Amino acid sequence: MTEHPLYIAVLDGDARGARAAVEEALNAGADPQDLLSSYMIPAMDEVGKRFDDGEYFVPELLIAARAMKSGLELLRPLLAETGAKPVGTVIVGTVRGDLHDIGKNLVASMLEGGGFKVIDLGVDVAPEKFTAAINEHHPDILAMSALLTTTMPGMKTTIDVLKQDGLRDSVKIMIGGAPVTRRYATEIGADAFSESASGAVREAKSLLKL
Ligand code: B12
Repeated sequence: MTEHPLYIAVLDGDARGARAAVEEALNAGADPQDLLSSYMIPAMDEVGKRFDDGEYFVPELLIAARAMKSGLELLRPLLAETGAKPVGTVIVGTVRGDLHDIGKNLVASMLEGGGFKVIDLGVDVAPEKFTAAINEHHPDILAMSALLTTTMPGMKTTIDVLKQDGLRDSVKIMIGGAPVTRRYATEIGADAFSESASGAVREAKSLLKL
């Protein structure tokens, strides 16, 4: 796995190389989902590890993220294609004050790959923006991401606003992100938690009893 050009390109932050490796693998008949889960996600996991170990710094993270994005651009439409009719609709977003979107984008892509229609509200999403989107799109699931301990409470605030607006029971809520725990999910009354993007798909399917 770690020898694969796609893994190496993401780890090295080589955007052009990542795109080329995706193209080449697809031309050779590779499965888009497999490229994502076997090479790209493990490479980003390794990037996170190297950052924690003081081996990588913010610039390396940013270029790795850019390489990931450039590979994902080619995969996204193919991942979305796999299911004919969406199995459900999910609104995703990173909570207010938080600009981290790599994990959230992975979750969104994996959900698309799992056959869900995904509406991505982006980063720094205020509770009111989540509620407006729920009113507009009537999703089955709201998936919130937070990477900072200081922004994590935004998940609880969003759930509180949903309750106030009488929307809480109209949608299942799934949360995640590095500092988020199952215990926190239970504490704030979320319906599901996962620490990985592939787990997010499993949880989403289980929430909808699929
Ligand atoms: C990359 C990164 C950045 C990039 C973000 C680029 C981008 N476009 O996202 C930049 C450089 C911009 C950045 C900025 C900052 N960062 Co930063 N960043 C990181 C870093 C190194 C990696 C995060 C990442 O992308 N990991 C890879 C992805 C794949 O993993 P993930 O996000 O955890 O997502 C996975 C799971 O958590 C899960 N998941 C994620 N979301 C969801 C949602 C749902 C619903 C589900 C089910 C699952 C799920 O699935 C994903 C895939 O497996 C982390 C360190 C770390 N190890 O987490 C610090 C980290 C999160 N950052 C940190 C900090 C402090 C900051 C800054 C405040 C730094 C500063 N002083 O300016 C700013 C804040 C900016 C802001 N307002 O948001 C701290 C947070 C500390 C804390 N306890 O709160 C960390 C932990 C670094 C550290 N060790 O100190 N950061």
